[in-house]
Amino acid sequence: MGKEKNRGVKDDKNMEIIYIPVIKQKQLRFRWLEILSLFLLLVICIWMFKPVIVEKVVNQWLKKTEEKVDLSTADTCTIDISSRFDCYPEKSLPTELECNTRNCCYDAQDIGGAPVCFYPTNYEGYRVTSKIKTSTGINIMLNRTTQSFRPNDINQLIMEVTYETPTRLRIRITNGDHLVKRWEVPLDITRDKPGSGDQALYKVAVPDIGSPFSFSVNRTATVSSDTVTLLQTTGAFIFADQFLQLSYFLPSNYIYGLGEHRDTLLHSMNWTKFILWNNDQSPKENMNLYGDHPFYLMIENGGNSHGVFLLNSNAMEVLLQPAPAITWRTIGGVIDLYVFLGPSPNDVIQQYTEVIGRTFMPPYWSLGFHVCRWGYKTANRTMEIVERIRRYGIPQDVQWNDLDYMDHNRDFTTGISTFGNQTGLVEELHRLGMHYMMIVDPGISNSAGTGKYYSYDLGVKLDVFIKNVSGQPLIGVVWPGPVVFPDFTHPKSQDYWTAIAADFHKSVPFDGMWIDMNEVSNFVSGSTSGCPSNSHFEDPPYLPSVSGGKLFYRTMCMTAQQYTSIQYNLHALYGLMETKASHQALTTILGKRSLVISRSTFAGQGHYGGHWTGDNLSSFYDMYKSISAILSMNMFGVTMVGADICGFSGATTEQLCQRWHQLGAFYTFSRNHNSINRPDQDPGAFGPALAESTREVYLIRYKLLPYLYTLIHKSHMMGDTVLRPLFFEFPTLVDTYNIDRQFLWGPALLISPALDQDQYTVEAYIPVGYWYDYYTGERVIGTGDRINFTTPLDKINLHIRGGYILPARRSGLTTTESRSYPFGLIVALSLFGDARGDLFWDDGETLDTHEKGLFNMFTFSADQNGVYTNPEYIGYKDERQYLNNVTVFGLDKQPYGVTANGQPTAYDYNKQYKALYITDFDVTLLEPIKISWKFSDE
Ligand code: MIG
Repeated sequence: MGKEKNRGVKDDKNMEIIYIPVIKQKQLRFRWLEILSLFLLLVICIWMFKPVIVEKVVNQWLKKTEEKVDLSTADTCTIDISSRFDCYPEKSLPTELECNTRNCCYDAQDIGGAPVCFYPTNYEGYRVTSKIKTSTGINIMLNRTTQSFRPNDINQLIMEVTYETPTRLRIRITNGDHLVKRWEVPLDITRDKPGSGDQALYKVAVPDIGSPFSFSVNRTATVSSDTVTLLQTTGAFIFADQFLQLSYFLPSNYIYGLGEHRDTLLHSMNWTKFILWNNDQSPKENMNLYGDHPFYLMIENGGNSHGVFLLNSNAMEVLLQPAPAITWRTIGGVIDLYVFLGPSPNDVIQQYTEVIGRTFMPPYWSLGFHVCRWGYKTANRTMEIVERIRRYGIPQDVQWNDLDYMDHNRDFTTGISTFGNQTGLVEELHRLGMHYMMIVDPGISNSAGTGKYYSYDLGVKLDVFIKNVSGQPLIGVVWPGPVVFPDFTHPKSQDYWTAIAADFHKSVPFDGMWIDMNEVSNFVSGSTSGCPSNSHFEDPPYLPSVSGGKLFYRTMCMTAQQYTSIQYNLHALYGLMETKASHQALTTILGKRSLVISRSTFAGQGHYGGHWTGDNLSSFYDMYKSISAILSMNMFGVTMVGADICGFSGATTEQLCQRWHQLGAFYTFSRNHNSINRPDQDPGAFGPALAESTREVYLIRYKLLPYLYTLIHKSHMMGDTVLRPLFFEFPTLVDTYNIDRQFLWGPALLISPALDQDQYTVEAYIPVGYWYDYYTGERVIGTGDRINFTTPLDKINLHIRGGYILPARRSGLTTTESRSYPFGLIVALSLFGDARGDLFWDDGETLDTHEKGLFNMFTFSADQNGVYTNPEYIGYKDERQYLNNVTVFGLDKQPYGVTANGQPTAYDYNKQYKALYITDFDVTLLEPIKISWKFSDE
């Protein structure tokens, strides 16, 4: 109540100021008696409401003096260096005078990354003017009380707090006047209806009406832990038309995500800056790369995790500082913040992908080995490579072509005179049970001549190309020369893209699409005729430090017009929208599942396709860095991801390439790809030693594909990550937080590669518990220490976690072949002598098998006495699904008389490693199976 009265005083005062001149004029007409009676009335009123008015006046006066006192003391500038928020981000060393014009504090001493010009503690922007509880949250109105130093402050804001689910909170701040609809990223994923906030794991705090604006989000206390403040805003909250800034304190230093960037997996809080602005840039530190994922995952002290997603597509910078604190600074759109309460890291990703979309279900073949290069030149040469890989017995499922196949580098054409018989190539691959993918760039050549190029002619007819500021098609330059770009927000763009892909598919029956250059990359910045000058979109009042120093650097003009908005807002979404259109086109054309691999991505990519990490270098360092990249992408919900095995640019070496195949065999998307004019680096190119170890490691991958496929299905249904950092499984073990040289497949397979030149020992972190060497079954007792493993050139360290059962299947040269073989199980017993696992199985290519019930789900369990399988759900019987071998690791005593469903079966027990190998039985998985044994003392 008291606060609302204060607000009344303030409003009255404003009215006074505004109306004084008017009253003065009118006073002239009043006679003195009227003035006197009014005066008396006023005195009576004051007398009657004395206490209230006196209180108001006193309060007002107190508040004023308080403010005065604050502003005049230096205390408001006495701020710990780590908590200084940059008041002059466009300059690293502004002068004191420049700083003073912004009413900020200045401290010129060199303080290693901290700003010299920073906000005082009482810097004021907005005040809360109203707060209304709704059935699903709170609506808060904000009013700006002081001008920011940015043009076009938005003076009235609305903040909508929505309790979406008990673990998901949404805070959306936008202009309160509704006069202009600000740009907002469309999210087309259907989600639960917002709830009431009952049982929510969070609480939001906003100050009372009349107070300066801030907010905090807290994890509510539980029996075992106190309240944790996940974010507490501070610094200056600014919401100007082209400058939105939100700073807040964080509860810990353990932050991941914020892609796409090259960095350590765990980011440093030491004044780190990330730029998010999709850019054709080979992975390098401190650069904005191909994709945009404004999401982070944070582990709080104590091991709980939460995530934050800022749904915004404009050019953005994100700053981390040691307070610890974060600043989001974006130059358009709105603040649309989602907070996910976890509390486990995996829970956070499940909650995040519920908003942006869960993993698409890839075809089974796409989990095989892919081989590609730029510069095969001909179909014959492409086939020669396939043949030499096969001669070595190395499994391969997919062969690719780069630009080489095209006629004049034009999409959806074959350069028959240069490349040869592409159709024949694809037919031959299909005959071998393999699949084919080829590159497609977004730029459509506009210079073939009318009637000569369907992709261009149809686009013109449907009017789907992006326009420049004056409404003409915007012309860029890419591989085919001058090009126009399809507008994937255009209502006819899907029909267009499907039609041109389908037309090409009639002659070249491809199985998936590789979409490159979709940042969009442009060899001329802006367009062939430049970009408009004097545009606040081309040249915004504040520019995040994007590479090239211009938003349109090597891409389209920001004023380029798409159907739903301008490039300034849509730029970061191009790759995602092209992926969606390509995914949909393939679904229509093939009527079954396919694979789209895109270079540019935005939040939600994983729902339609995968990603490769772009133009890496053939170096040990780049190989090592690929681990952080693929793990981060899995946190962004992009499950199908890999780096170019052996490296793209530069010449690889045999040792690097051998090691990289060993690592790359554990990428979800596993592809060897090479740049043009570089020596061959396919696994058939180096002779027997590399070929043999590559064969070995891919036989392992192929054997474990049923396990990988089941993990991907979990990602599809529930949003679990597939490639996992160790801390996902051990979130309370602080030693795991910065591990980026090892990773896991799901919960149960630990991959510890050799990543350095001439490295023959890997010092691997082994988390607490029982782990078993994949090759021998030797038990490693994890204590959370590092253990040295001898790692000769032909080996990668793999460990299976005790307590898990991995479904497997004998490898063939292709997954098509593997699918005709029986299944096996690898059982790794826990400390307690038991284990569990499951298998999702379907035909690997039909659309929506889960949704249609056309799948099988099996569960497995084991104890000291046996292994048991159970068909939980059977909806797919068109394939022979038999079990014919089981391996049990960690069986301490010698077993006897092994039977499968009561029938004696062959077995072998390795006493040294305590591993039991049961073979030569053959029983259907569609019925429960019981495998058991006895011990001699029974
Ligand atoms: O400007 O298509 O990242 O994988 O081989 C280079 C040729 C264009 C960049 C891709 C790379 C591909 C290459 N492309």
